[in-house]
Amino acid sequence: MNKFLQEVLDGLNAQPKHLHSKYFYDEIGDRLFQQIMASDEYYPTDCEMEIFKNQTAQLAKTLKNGFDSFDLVELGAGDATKSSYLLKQLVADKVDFDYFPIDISTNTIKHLEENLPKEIKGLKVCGFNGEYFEMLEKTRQFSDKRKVVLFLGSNIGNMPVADAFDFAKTLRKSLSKTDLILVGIDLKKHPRVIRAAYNDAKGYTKKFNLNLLRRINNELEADFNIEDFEHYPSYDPITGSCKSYLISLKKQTVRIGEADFIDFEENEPILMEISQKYSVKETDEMASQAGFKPVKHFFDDKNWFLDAVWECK
Ligand code: AVJ
Repeated sequence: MNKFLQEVLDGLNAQPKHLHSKYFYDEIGDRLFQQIMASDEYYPTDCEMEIFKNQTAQLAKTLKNGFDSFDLVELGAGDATKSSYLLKQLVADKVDFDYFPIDISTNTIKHLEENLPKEIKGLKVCGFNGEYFEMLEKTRQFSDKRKVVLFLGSNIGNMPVADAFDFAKTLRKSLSKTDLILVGIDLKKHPRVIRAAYNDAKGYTKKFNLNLLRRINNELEADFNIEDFEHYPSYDPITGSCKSYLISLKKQTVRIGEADFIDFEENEPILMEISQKYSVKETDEMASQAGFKPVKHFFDDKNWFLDAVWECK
């Protein structure tokens, strides 16, 4: 059985029902995420972009940390718009480094390898297509230089807190003493701002969530009636947990593939995504518990987003 089908069935047979947000990103999902990022309400991308645009030289110096050469590894590189500011700066500073983007999407890697060296003269790009930790291991076999790892965009927020702490620990174990990481984290702020970012007025976020049901219909031959589910965003300002649900509007049974049937009660939720928000203190604690030392905080002007630099202890 394919992994997508297996994970969908496991999630929908679990209590509470849930689906994995990594499956949001098919072609239509990619496009909807672009529209979310361009919406007035969704601030994280703009905030982190501002940090990379306005504090490039400081970022470059901090990541270099006095070493002459290194490999710059990016987990989940995407279109690398933010990191390209840093790449340009490092090339202009004549730093001896190569760029190793890691991404789950083959297309993304192909695109970066083709286009980035044209855009940034003198940049060497070597992409790795696959899961983060497996590919990080590959970059080590490929080159034994010091590693500087970027994990941007608050992608760490897609994990529940306990999983994020475990992720940081695993990351630390796969790094060496002089390595360094830069992690982008969305911060706790006025709950109104966060709620709006995950409930934009044009409805892109709503479509983004419902698109996964459409994808399951298409790829797994299911019969979800999209109109019978409603997007419900929530944010808890105490825990910082920002969650998106789809609510079943009636008692119904959905077929998936040939032989699987999922029963929904009226008002039963499917947990679709978590976008965890942290305080600065909480991120420092995450670093310390994982065996890192938080050495520098880069903020945007509003202090809404944090790019934290963690050394290995
Ligand atoms: C790409 C995971 C950082 O959680 O803010 C945007 C995805 N979901 N709007 C986030 C997302 C709804 C985004 N990340």
